[in-house]
Amino acid sequence: MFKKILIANRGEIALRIIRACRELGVPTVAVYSEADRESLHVRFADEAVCIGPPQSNLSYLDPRRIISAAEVTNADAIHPGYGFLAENAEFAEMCADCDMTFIGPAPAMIRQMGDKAEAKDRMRKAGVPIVPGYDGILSGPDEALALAKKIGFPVMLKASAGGGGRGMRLCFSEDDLVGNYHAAKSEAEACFNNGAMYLEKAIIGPHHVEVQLMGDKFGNVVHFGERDCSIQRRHQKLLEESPSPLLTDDLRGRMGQAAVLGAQSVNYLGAGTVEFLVDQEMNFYFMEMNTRIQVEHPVTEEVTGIDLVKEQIRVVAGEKMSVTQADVSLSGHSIECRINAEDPNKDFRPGPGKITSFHVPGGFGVRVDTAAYAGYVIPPYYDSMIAKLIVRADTRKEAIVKMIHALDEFVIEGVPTTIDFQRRILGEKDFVAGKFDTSFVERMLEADEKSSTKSVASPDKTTATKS
Ligand code: MV4
Repeated sequence: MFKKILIANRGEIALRIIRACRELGVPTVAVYSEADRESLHVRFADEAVCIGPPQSNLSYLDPRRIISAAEVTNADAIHPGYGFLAENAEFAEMCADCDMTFIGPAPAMIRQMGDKAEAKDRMRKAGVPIVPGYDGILSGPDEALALAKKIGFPVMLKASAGGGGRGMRLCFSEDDLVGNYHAAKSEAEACFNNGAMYLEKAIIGPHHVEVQLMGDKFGNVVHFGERDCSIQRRHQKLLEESPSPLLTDDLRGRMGQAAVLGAQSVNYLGAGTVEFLVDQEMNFYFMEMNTRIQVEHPVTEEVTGIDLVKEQIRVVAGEKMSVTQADVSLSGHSIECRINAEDPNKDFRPGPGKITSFHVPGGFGVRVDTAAYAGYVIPPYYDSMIAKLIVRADTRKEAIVKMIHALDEFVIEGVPTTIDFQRRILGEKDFVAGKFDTSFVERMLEADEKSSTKSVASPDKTTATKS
């Protein structure tokens, strides 16, 4: 096991990792920016090092500052959490060069999976189903047009360096295609310094279902079931659940097997997630592989009873996975709401500032992962997540009811929050019936806009629901 782990992150995930390290008996080092002096991760860790000014690129995103902090504190491993440097292959490489273990897969793996076309090539070779029509990187608009005509519209144009929806364009006809090609390519060149584009059939009304898995250094890969992440707005997830209400046991088994096959074929190490789209006919297609522990990992922990962060640290340290596939079974249902300091009535605009009052819900089957407290000031420099509220119950219906009551118990004053909006989602008939896809939230907001422009709208609402 590691002698000392530096946590290259902040907020709730830094606390989550510190707790796992405590249980493993490993001392921890926190790093913090000048904006985070009062943050809990600084107090929770055994040691803390200030790494720079508030701006991320001068602190949490600067590999040299992080590695220097690890060197001066004699840490032998770095846990990146999610976001920041978690999927930065150069950072993972620098860690290796400095004899520091990066808690994640090898740099080459991060790089391969970060290149979405290369990831697709690899998965296709391994026998994992991918979206029809994909035929490698496009040489130019002429090839794009020819391929689109061959596979039939609608098609999706994607930047290979993209992901999370950036550099992506939906095209319904030939007229759409060439303009979109140039626009998406320029966007990709500007954002990622990489204009490589590919094309595939567009899946309309899909579910976003992702399979959690873990690989160790002995060639074992185990999956931990799936999460349904279809409830999102502009690629920001608002609510996640496990298991997915869409899947049958048979489909779950086949998707799990496909994910394991893909991960085994690349000798995957550590925690990873294979994202799939599931279409209306219940076909599933590989989309992307995330090479980190994800924000929504707790719902998987709740239904499997397995501490994924502890297991992730163990396997990267060279220990054998503590469970085999036969040991993993899903029990009950778990839902997570990401409570953000955002105003749903103002286009989800972030509202950082001081939390003047803070009371967390509790009780049987209720878990709150947060680094916030009454009096804490949410800085404007980072993401606006205040807390993850996670519930677990025997059935989906009971989990929904428990989440409704937990949201009602949650008191956060001083900043806007998404709580009321999430409360509304849980009351929607189609959500309760499990009838939703990735456009669910968008449709809810469109319906709001219609009703607020038709009737005597509150002035607040009409100005807020723009675009
Ligand atoms: C798609 C798609 C439909 N067809 N690809 C968005 C983020 C990136 N991971 C992939 N994404 C999509 N790719 C094809 N061929 C629809 C989406 C998509 C989406 C996917 C997951 C969750 C939410 C989404 C919202 C809009 C579009």
